[in-house]
Amino acid sequence: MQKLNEKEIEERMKEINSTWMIENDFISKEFLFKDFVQAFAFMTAVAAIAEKQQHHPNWENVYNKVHISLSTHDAGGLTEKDFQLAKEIDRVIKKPVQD
Ligand code: H2B
Repeated sequence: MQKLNEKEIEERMKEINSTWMIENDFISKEFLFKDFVQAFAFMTAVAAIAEKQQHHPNWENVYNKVHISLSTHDAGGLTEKDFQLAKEIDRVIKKPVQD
């Protein structure tokens, strides 16, 4: 999969929820939940999507927080796949408790 250039990344950023941020060669977002059970349920749903897409997030979970970073390791940067996964992840969210 072809690595996107800066202009292409800017265009794709407009198509996803504005809460995603560019961090180096990743797009990232922090998700906040009521408790660990809710956070882990979200991670389980995202894991199923990632397996289906064969595209997996970098993430960190601390109790009710899940920090997700997306990048395509095989391409050494952002590709279309990262933006597809970001869209799918946002669809999983029904009632996020964002601050
Ligand atoms: N996930 C991510 N984020 N980047 C990749 O380059 C990647 C992946 N490669 N999941 C996939 C797996 C690849 O290793 C397999 C063979 O499809």
